[in-house]
Amino acid sequence: MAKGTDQSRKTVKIGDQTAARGQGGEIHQVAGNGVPTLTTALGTPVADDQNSLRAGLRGPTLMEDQHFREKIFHFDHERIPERVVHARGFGAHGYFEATDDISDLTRAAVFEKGEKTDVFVRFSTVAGNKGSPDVARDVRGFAVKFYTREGNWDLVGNNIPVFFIQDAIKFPDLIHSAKQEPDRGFPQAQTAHDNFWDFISLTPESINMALWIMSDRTIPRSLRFMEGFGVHTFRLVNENGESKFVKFHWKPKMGMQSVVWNEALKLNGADPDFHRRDMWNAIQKGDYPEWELGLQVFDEKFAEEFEFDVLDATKIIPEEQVPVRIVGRMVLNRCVDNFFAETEQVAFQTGSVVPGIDFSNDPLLQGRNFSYLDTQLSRLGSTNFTHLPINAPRCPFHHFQQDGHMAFRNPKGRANYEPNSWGSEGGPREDPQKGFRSYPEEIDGQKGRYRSETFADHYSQARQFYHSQTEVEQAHIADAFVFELSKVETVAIRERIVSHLLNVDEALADKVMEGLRLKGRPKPADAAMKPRDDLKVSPKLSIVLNGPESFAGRKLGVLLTDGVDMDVIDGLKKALEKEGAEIEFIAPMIGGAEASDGTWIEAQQKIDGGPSVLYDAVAILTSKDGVKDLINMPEARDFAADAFAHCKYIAYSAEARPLLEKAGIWSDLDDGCRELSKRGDGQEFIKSCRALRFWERAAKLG
Ligand code: HDE
Repeated sequence: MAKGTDQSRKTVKIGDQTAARGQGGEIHQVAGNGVPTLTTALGTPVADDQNSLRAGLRGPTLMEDQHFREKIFHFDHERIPERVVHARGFGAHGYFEATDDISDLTRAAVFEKGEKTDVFVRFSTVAGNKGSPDVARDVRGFAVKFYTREGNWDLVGNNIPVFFIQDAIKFPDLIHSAKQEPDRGFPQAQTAHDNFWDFISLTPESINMALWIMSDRTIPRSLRFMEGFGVHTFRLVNENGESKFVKFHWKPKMGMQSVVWNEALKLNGADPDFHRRDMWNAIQKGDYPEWELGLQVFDEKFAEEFEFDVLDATKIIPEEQVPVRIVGRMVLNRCVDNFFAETEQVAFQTGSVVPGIDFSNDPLLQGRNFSYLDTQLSRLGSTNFTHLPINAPRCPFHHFQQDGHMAFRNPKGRANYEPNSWGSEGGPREDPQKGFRSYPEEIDGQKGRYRSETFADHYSQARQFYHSQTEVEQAHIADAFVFELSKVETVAIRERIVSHLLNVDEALADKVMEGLRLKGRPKPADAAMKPRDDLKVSPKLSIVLNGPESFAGRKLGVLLTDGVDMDVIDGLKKALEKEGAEIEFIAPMIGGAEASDGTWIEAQQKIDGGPSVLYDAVAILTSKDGVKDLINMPEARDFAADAFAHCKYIAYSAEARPLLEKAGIWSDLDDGCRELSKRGDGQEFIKSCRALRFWERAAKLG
């Protein structure tokens, strides 16, 4: 008998399952005992999934092997085109609950007080490819699909309330400039290159957004700690057909928080999946992220009087001018079952609105309404992408669209057109009462390719944004410009950006100029409109001023060694539990460490896999002997030095001193650092961590 056939395999028992041992001695499970039989895609049971069909023991593979060919054929076609932008995403399910009665503003069912609507949210970066790191400096997509009882509503937003351009016709140029340069195929997931800054420097309308992307908004600490915005002005329409304008805001319940740039650079190496891992872990352990949905509602009169055009997506309406009214909450409470079927295949469309919500004439939004429907065809390969479970509505739906690739929800009966004579058998009919009606806005004008003069002020809000930041945030913006422009090889492009910054804030421009060592101050860029000086600062634009009130949802990293004081560890654990925060232990070896009282502490990270950038605050707790090992480990010294440089709160045991000395921070320890010597000290330390960073240190660090 030929070797390698079923008969030649021996069966063995693994746990309570039967397994077969192949010729090479490898072990694989076989069906039975509740384990289903492997089949082909068409259901034929498979006898051998280890060996392809051969002519003879050492002969060629036979074409006849349908199972083999089907398996390889399917594998060869597993990839679909990644999104042209927002390729790297992470999705989760949850619900939206309307908490306020706004029937005077909108007839949308999703906003009926008490109504609970399923949602699917996909967060993303914009420029990077699917496999790029999570903490790239980039805008974050914040796309929400509401499965309402009157159809799907997609609010396809970002974590920044303004955009680079005013007209959708410039989008391909913007994105081409931001992504890898076409001849060389790099850089990946970063805007720090000539093409991007060339485009920005030649597109003054993008300068406000340029300030936003150079701020820490583009390096969030967690997807859970960032705001979301619908960006455009939309319309709400009530039962009587009356309409008001609206801007949508998502406010994270846990406050805002970002990392610092040097941390981001290191994080991308330490954990390229930092954001998705954080979201996955939070949901899996029941710490459900939550946002409030707020509306800025205003009428035509306000729109006319406002300093800027409400149809210009490069502008915000400051919250101090039109307060955000909270009308609901969104909770994400379920991870996907299958990344491809849900996160990858979800198709958002700005055009998907429901009765009670309507568009404005923002030329960016109008262009998006075309783009999102169009792009799904090339991405998902069929007009029937709405048949996929993640995209299908969860309310009843009936229409006469039919056939096409992969049509798997097909109507029954004779009627596939309308009007028809088949009465109640004749399929669905329009409903003038319940149906979607566009707001009958008066439109009059001459056909032409225009840019309204009301879109011409490109600098005033950039200045307002910059002036609304705390000192430390302003410094980060200047540093980010210097960093990015230092990667730009063409000096003229660096200069051009500085010439725009001179219209925003002279001190900022000078800082960037000095940081780049430009040979002289360029002239300010020609401005279509003189920048205004009279816009009030808007504290809501600062991240630091809108942080959390507690350390909840954050993580303390404890670097420890054998001989650590268990009392101190217990104190920290209790304090963190009370606060709703997490603790993670980092040890020289993954097996863990033995505390002074003999307790064994399991480590979650080995020191070189658990740098301090992964944590919001750190503790270094060691013993006299233990510290001797640590001082010889570069990664332990980095752990301490980085935590200090990133303005983190640091707790330490007295025995850790030699490490802190070797890391070069001992003599600089400040009020953000605290020695822990007994159980009760942990609580005070965790309280101080609520401020997230000891920013006072930043100025001293220079
Ligand atoms: Fe998008 N954008 N976009 N965009 N966008 C896409 O649609 C587009 C813009 C945003 O997680 C694409 O399905 C144009 C603003 C998010 O699946 C594409 C313009 C805002 C996502 C597209 C814009 C966004 C996308 C690519 C200028 C914030 C990811 C794949 C007029 C308000 C959605 C896809 C997801 C994705 C076009 C500008 C947010 C090509 C033409 C402004 C969150 O259709």
